[in-house]
Amino acid sequence: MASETDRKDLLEMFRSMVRIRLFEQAAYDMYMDGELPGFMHISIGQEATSVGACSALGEGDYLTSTHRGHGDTIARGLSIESAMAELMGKADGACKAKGGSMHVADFGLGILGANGIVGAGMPIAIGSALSSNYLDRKTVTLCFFGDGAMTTGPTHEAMNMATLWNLPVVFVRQNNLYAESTPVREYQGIPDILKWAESYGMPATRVDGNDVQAVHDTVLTAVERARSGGGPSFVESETYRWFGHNIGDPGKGRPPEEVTAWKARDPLVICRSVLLDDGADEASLSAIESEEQEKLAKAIELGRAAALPKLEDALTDVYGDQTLAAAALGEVRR
Ligand SMILES: Cc1ncc(C[n+]2csc(CCOP(=O)(O)OP(=O)(O)O)c2C)c(N)n1
Ligand SMILES: [Mg+2]
Repeated sequence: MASETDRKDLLEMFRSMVRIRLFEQAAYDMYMDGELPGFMHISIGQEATSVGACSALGEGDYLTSTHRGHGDTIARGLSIESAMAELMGKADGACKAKGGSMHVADFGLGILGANGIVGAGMPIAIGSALSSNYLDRKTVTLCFFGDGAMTTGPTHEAMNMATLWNLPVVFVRQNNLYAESTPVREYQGIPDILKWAESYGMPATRVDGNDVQAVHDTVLTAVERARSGGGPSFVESETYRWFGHNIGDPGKGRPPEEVTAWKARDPLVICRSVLLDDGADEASLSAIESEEQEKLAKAIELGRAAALPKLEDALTDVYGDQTLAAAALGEVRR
């Protein structure tokens, strides 16, 4: 590693990946114990893609994510208190319990939302990038989407418009090899995804999605290009989710040797060994892990102590025009 700044940055990325891993492990356990309501998709194994890409963004930039958005949103700065309270369905949650796991958002942080509709982040990213050009704000929108979302219609409309209007957007495909339980090779008509993206007139790069530094460097090049008026880019980040599609899916359809091979390429372990090779000491890395564990324990306690939302607040923040909310609430009560 080159400089002291690089080491500091990588330590921060390591911390962020640890934070996400611990958060999702806890969320999984709490869900299985019946403590968390709703539904969720765990992204353990994909932390380097979330963190490497988000760490290439600057203040004021935007992010769209997917149904598997815990890692992406925490990597962008969503606090674990806010994220955990949201999963618990508490009034202190990021969306006051109206978003939940699949629709968590924080506009103040530029997080335009995780999204339960596959491919729906793409057109939202286009709108955000268009506003940036229109208002001459020099902000960049990072659009995460899954491998499966690549074959949806909105993706193609979005990629076309991004090129047509030279929009400052970076498309990062989180290729975890499966859409639900269908392998990429069984649904993707054009095997070379880079050619597919290039055919929309944008540069396309493949990166090891479990190597946080490689993801960071690749996405940073694309972000800088977008910010300087160069238009959209496409990044294919190859990674893997350790769990099945959703929390009730054991993921047994995948070859066990494939799962084992990917677990052996744990992004946190890869980052840890780069740091150790570069002279970081074991104790400081363990300290980061304990600090994050403590912060998580506090976030869970805060969430448990937080209030449930009130019925009369059910429609606040739902409609821009509060008279519509009042009217709708009247309908509900009648
Ligand atoms: C428009 C739409 N079609 C289908 C679904 C059901 N669905 C939820 S996730 C998913 C697979 C998505 O795969 P991918 O984009 O690879 O993301 P991953 O789950 O692997 O992160 C599908 C088909 C949906 N939510 N939205
Ligand atoms: Mg997938």
